[in-house]
Amino acid sequence: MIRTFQQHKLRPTRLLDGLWDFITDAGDIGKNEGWASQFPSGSRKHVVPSCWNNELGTYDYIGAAWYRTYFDNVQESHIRLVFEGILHHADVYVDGQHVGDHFGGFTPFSVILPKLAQGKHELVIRVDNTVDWQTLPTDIADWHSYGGIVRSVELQELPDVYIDSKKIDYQLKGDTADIQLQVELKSLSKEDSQVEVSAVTEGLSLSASSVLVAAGQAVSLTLQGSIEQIRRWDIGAPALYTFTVQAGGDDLIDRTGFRSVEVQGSDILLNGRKVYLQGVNRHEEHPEWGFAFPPKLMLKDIDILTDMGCNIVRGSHYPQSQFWIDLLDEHGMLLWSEIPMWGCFMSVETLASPIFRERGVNMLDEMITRDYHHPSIIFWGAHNEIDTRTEEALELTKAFVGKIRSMDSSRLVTYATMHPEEDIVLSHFDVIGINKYYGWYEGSVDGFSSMLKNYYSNAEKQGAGGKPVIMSEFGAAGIFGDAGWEPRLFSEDYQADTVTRALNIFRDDPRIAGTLIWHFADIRVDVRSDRPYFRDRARSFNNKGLLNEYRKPKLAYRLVKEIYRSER
Ligand code: ADA
Repeated sequence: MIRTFQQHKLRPTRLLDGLWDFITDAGDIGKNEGWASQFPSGSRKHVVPSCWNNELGTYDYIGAAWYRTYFDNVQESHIRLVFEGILHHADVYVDGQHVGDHFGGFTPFSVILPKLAQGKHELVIRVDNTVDWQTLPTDIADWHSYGGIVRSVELQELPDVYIDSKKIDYQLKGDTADIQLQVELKSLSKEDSQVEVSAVTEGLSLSASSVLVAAGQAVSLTLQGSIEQIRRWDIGAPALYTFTVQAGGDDLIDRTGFRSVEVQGSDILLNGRKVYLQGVNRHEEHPEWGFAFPPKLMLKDIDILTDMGCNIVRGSHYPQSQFWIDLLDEHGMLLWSEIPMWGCFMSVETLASPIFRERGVNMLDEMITRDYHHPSIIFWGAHNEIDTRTEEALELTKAFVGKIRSMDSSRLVTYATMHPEEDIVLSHFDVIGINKYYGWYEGSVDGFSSMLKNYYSNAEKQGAGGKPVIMSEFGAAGIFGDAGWEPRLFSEDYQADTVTRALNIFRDDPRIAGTLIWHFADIRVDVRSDRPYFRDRARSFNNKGLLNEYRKPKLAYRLVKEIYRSER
């Protein structure tokens, strides 16, 4: 299941999810040949989607693995295979031919197989979850480097002229929305085609008759119109509009919601009204499913967030699944979405690496393209905890922020700094996120007050004084069930005390526009005997969750809920 709604009613689609053959690659399986015979008969099966790091025998496996399935083509047709998420490198082979590859586990890609013959076809994917100093995330990340086909694989049958993409832009004037709908058509035919194009949503019907699509070419067209008396999308008031685009015999259905987002001084305005953001950071991870997080649990996570009194969640630290973002749209919950930058505080060489930068820019492109229409997303996060005191960080920031702004001017651009007092990239952003752990890594919780004072004076110096600030990470570890008479480190009491005292400091500061607690639920972390990192991650988990990994509430959850649900 990819979305909460059907994206095509005319285009035939089917999921290839299910049991696939699976083998790990100890390095002896050639990249381009020899692999097919390597699947022993009766070879091990894995469920797609899933992560191999949740299964016996491959629990800690980092490296390459091969997946195989078969699909039938009832008649010769153009086939498009859509891969929603493969961690991290994927090479796709159909009937022994290499037909595509992709880097980046949290955004989709697709391959098109024009005029694929009728009959049974073999689909093999080489998946590699190896990470290094130039991957996103890098090999030092505070989460487990899961591998696998973690999101659905869909097969689509395309007509000769198909809808490749659409983009809905709008300007709001009172309760009227002026719409520009850009549609990109592509031809897989050897002949020119004429197609009728239409688009329909509540209160609007647009069309273009007889669009010429030359053989094998692409055509882009824009349909325009206005919708009057729109219902605005808002926190807790999720008015959504479904747009159905039809071109010849093909269709593409998507949703959006109309709302404005802007900054006024140190306030964030949604639909012209000041909002105070209250939320948590959330990994899309579970001990049983890894990053192949099941839809049923997503719904439960939304219920928990709502119960806690959150109006925003940060998708730490990667583009989360479309199903999840659809649910946020449907529940009127805001989202900060970002790409998987983790571990870059260690080395400025990484920040300066051209491959790293190119990968980051591609991921931003894929994230924004995929998620452009979700009204819940108000922030694009450019990066997390890089060394923003350096020129390398400044250059990377210019490239990333430039990319984001070139694709989307309807949202705010933010990031999370761990060096607020010395940061030199502040002026490039609309909103500043600060990650600080007073009460855990650094002294007592009272340290937040002097840090904020120093940040404000640095921001003035950098020409960024007065920008909205979000406390994007703060927290403490609390092992579920560990309580005592004294607020001991790692106890639920200590965690609850730290988080609530921090929240009270932030809520008293009028320049702070919101808080995102680190974090929603405990997550699995790589704690390895040969490496120095994450030695304080008891149980090999990041235990700063307000809930444990099975979504059982800790004391901090109950106290945060009281605060988040009270008047500020
Ligand atoms: C960082 C980071 C998080 C997490 C946290 C922690 O701020 O962004 O992913 O690792 O610290 O628990 O230390």
